[in-house]
Amino acid sequence: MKGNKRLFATAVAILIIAVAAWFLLTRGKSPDMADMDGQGHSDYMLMLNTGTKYKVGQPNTLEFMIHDKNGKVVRDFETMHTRIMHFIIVRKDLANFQHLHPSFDKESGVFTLTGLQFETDGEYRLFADFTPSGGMAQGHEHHQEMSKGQTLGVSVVAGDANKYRPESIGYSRMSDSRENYSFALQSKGSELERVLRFTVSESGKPVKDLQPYLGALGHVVVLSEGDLMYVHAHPDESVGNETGSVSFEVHFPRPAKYKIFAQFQHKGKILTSSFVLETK
Ligand SMILES: [Cu+2]
Repeated sequence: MKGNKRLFATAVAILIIAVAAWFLLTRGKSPDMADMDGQGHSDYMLMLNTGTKYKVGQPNTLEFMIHDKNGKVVRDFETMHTRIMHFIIVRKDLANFQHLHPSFDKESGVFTLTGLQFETDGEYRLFADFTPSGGMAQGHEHHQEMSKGQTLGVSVVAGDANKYRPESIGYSRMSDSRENYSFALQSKGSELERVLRFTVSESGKPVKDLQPYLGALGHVVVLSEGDLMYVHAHPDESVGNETGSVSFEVHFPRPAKYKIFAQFQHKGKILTSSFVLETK
């Protein structure tokens, strides 16, 4: 009987430890580590302090940090296109796109996005696009390393994942429209090395006075269908907008179907357009 009692006590202890571990892993305050699928190897990690579950149709607050490979919080970033952090949110079927800029508390290294809205139940992917300041090795002299842009991804769920109904991104589509604006895309070059030329028109007339948005004439984010490979491109500034169009050089990582989100600014308004392009 004594042996049985000890066995029972051991079993209870194991159960308690297992439940506690599960609780800590799923509910604990420790940040969720981002899964890195599709983005390849990186020396950095995106740590979500606010978990991976968010509400639909009401404002969410999202807090995160960037850790280096030693688990240290990164606090020094280069300014790229007027911001230290570009944050992209897409529903996993690419039906939904947001480009946001979180506030940053340098002391704690915490980035905060408030008022974040998810329109529908579903699975979303978040991308942090940033450039850590080059090489300040601990206890060593300051090394001026080349700063390298990083993109880290993390998956989250808004609302009820069971209600998520992914939609197809559809066939190739080289035009888009929003209110009285229309957008046309021309693609030149070989299959994976392309020059994408966008023409923005207002009431049928090409817009020749696009305003710089985040320090560039436009921003393009390219995402592959399914595995959400991420490419961020900026325009060839030497050409300007006098011709009524803006060109971007884009290297597509591999043959796939891509959704292209292009953002411009005109008359103080940010215009977001989307296209679908297939590379072979
Ligand atoms: Cu940005």
